[in-house]
Amino acid sequence: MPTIPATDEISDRATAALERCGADRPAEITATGQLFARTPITGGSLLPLARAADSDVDHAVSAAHQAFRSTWQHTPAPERGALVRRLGELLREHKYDLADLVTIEAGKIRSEAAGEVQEMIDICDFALGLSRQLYGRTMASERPGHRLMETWHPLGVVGVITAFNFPVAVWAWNTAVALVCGDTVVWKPSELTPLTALACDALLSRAASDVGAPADVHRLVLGEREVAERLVDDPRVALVSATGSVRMGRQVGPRVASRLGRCLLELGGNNAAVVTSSADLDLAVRGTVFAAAGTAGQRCTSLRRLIVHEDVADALVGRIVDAYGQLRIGDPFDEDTLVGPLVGEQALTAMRNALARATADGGTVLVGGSRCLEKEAPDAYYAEPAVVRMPAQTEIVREETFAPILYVMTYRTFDEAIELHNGVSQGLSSAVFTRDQREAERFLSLSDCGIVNVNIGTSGAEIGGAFGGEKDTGGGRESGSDAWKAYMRRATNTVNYSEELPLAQGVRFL
Ligand code: UN1
Repeated sequence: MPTIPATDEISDRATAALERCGADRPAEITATGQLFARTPITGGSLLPLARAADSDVDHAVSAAHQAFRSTWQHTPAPERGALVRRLGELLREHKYDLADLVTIEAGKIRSEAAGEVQEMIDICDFALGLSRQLYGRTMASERPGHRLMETWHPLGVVGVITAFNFPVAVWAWNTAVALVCGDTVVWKPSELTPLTALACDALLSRAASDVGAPADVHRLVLGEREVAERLVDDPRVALVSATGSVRMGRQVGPRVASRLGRCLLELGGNNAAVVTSSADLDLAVRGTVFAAAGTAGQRCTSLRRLIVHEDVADALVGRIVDAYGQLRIGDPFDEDTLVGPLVGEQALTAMRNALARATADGGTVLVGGSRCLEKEAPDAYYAEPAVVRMPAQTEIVREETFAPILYVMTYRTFDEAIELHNGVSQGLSSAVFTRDQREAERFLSLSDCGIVNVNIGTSGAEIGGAFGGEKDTGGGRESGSDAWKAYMRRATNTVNYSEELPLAQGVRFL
């Protein structure tokens, strides 16, 4: 019988991890507390915290703005890189402390929590290299004795709003890159993961003090929606980088646009994999099960739709259902567990409602879908990942339900597969499993997502590429490649080193 640890035990573990990260006594941890850190492992409360008041948010933005103007934007980029190098060292040292906090607050299994911290370390390495590679281009001028070039400059304060499901990696993608770009950061983490945020903030403060960077290059503000709104509306916040639901993005986008600020949105996905008749089914099974059931289906890259060629559908689905039968659900700290808890009751309700709608649409639940461990953890929400065979891509399939439900549909021609694939409003991640190069190439160009994979699942992207998606996913790109450009302002420069003043386009004047 799987056991679930007691809340007190988890609380002690959280306190010890915070202490090791140097975040044991920040002002946010109070005796009275208006916010409570919680754990989805038991559903219990951990530590009392203070919510940022409007004036705290204003103060945090002022401090970050001042640090930007007076120091950070003028600090040479390679020197700014030294800060993320130190952060990367501290993250290596505290990898398992942070992973503990991620498991405690997001419910991720050990290996995925450690993987998330590794993603932070990786982006620090990337950003360190980037600090010497903020390249601009030179262009041929049409005028003699003239040079045309573009240069990149720090932007200002970046407001980073993150979601519960990647409580540390997404912060690190934004923060490590923003810092080397010369920006300062104000972070509003999910209200569900304040302790991981306190630990990250403490490690970054230590890194700043170790390398002599201003303490206010980074400020943390804890709270709910009102805190985020204050950041969104503050004209001193040059870029708002927000991760969350499409609904949230539809509110943030227009508000930032109305003050002509910049926005980087990374919103919901409804990711699909196409499995063709030539696919290596071993790969398809493993890729599918990790992407659909891993992280209890709570990644924005989680696989939600499987579009399978009718010739291989029964064989593939049979193997996936068998694999689901092996998934151990329970305490995410237990090394044998593969599926931890859902983040809360709402997620279970959403899962149940989606399954009911799918069945009403003619779908058949092949495996999973029930709540489990209710006796052992009555205030927590564990659920068996579900696979549902659907006769068609109905409305519920086109919605993103942030829970482990995999809808399976079949197709006959590749064109049909692409049509089903692109027939949703979201456009984050996609995959094809095939051994046919023509199918692979066609998928690479026809999938309308920001991430398009061949023979691997939809989740688990590396930091080196740009991360984000199209359509309702919001269009933003974070992390690797040239995503840094969103965190800087570009200047086009024309330098005249001649003794004449020729005008462009052959214009004559005076
Ligand atoms: C997210 O779920 O918001 O590609 C981010 C992945 C991870 C990041 C997911 N590297 O699944």
